[in-house]
Amino acid sequence: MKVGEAIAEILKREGVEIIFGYPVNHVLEAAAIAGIRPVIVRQERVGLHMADAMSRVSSGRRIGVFAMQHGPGSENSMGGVAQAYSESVPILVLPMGYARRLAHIDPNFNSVASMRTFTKSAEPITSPAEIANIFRRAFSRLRNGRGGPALVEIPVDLFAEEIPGPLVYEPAISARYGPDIADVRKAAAALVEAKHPVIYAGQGIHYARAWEPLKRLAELLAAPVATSLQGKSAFPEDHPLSLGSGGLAFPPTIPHFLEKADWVFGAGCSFTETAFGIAMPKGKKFIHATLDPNHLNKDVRADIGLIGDAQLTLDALCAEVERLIKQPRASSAAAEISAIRKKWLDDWMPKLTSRETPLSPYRVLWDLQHTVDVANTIITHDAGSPRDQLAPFWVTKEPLSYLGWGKTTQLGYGLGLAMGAKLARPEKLCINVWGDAAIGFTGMDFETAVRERIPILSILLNNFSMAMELPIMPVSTEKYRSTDISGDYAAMARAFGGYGERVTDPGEIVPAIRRGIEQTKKGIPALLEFITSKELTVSKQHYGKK
Ligand SMILES: Cc1ncc(C[n+]2csc(CCOP(=O)(O)OP(=O)(O)O)c2C)c(N)n1
Ligand SMILES: [Mg+2]
Repeated sequence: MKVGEAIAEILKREGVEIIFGYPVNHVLEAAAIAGIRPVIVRQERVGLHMADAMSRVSSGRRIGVFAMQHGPGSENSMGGVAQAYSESVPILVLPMGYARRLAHIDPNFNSVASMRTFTKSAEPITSPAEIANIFRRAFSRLRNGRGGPALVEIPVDLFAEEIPGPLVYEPAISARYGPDIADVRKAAAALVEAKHPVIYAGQGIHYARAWEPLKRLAELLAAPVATSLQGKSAFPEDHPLSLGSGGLAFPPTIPHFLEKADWVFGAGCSFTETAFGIAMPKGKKFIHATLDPNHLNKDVRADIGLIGDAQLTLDALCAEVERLIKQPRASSAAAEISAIRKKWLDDWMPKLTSRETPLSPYRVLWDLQHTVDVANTIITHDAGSPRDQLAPFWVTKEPLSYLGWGKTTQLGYGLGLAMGAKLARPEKLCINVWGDAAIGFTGMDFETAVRERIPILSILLNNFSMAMELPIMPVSTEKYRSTDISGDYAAMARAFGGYGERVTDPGEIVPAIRRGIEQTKKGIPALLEFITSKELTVSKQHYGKK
């Protein structure tokens, strides 16, 4: 058996059905021969984003795989690998490498050396005899602990070599670990005694599939639940105890409850300090449940640490809380949440239902939410204002129905996420919401959606501007029009063979969305280009201000 064939066989045994890639990489051909579908993109970053979504929507059970050429392919992939690293997404990255005799000679790009700082592991194949060991290590890292990309570089001269003897390979096991029961007891006692506990849930809930015990704990304690952007949809946002999700923009329920909290319980989160996450207020007590001990005391000092899988942790915590209280608590939280939400939505209603032209992006997204079947939709934002216009107002009902991100925020990430999600969950309506800056980065890959028959719904908010930069670049804008951008993107979608429609009239928003959905049902990706205002208002209140 040749090296390429052995790798394809290993991928098959690991349950891989689709391999994302861009040639030349001989694994792609070997995979096709073995019955694994190669999905070829127009640039490497997007393929990594698709692999990323495959892992995300399956809670890491179906690992996304991306293969690319040595040199230019690997060089061009770095953004996608770095994005997955910052978001802790387990993906297998398979760059081809220069022939072994050239791999360490300047200026040849060496993926292992170059990407080591933003991968969970990076290892070259050194000899055909080691293939099974190397892939066992990579898949073990992908299936255990906090996620991140695992990279295996395959020197091009190795493909022609035979592996010695038959391939011996069993899929890598996944083993869970849980917290010390003494700490669980301390945490349960603190939460039961707390006057105003708040739960802050991150994406660890998604990977551990701990949605049910999270809900059970919240209901036992009658404690409100906020999520990070990555954790969005880990707790049903139509639940009376939901505070919504927090990124750069957030509903006022989140600062309100965090400010008056005495104990904050972070579940499956890193508490990473970022402009695209909720800042934790000072002077609170923290319980930090996280899979990664390196996250403990990283940005927030923990009073109690629970290290381990979120499901094991929450199950243990629920059992302890149930021992301490005989029946679920009552609290005024739900009534308070409902009152704050009502006032917030009343204040925002003029924008959410605006009849102005150019269209309000808030109106477009509000109409979108009320036209699609939210429970059967997987939606993601993009970097820029569309993220902040979508995330606070979109009310998720089902786990993993929102792919949230923002530890780093590369424009153009959302398209590949929606496409990968659609391949993984074809029965769902998969949507990406982006602006005209984001489409400039990855828009060409709408052609991939058409060619590879991935019928996503793409919602483009085109204001012919990087509006977010207007306050930052007033002189450049005034003197040189530096923040202006342009394009007829509906025409671009049609030119690629997809469905494209430009919408300017508020009355046409809903009918256009319906037409777009119809097209996706026929297998045709649809891009709806809404001509919007240069909106700069964001739902965001600073702590201390009322
Ligand atoms: C790769 C990359 N480069 C730069 C940025 C910084 N950035 C964030 S949003 C943005 C402009 C956003 O414009 P658009 O998406 O059109 O949204 P608008 O503010 O116009 O509504 C820029 C330049 C980024 N997030 N990613
Ligand atoms: Mg714009």
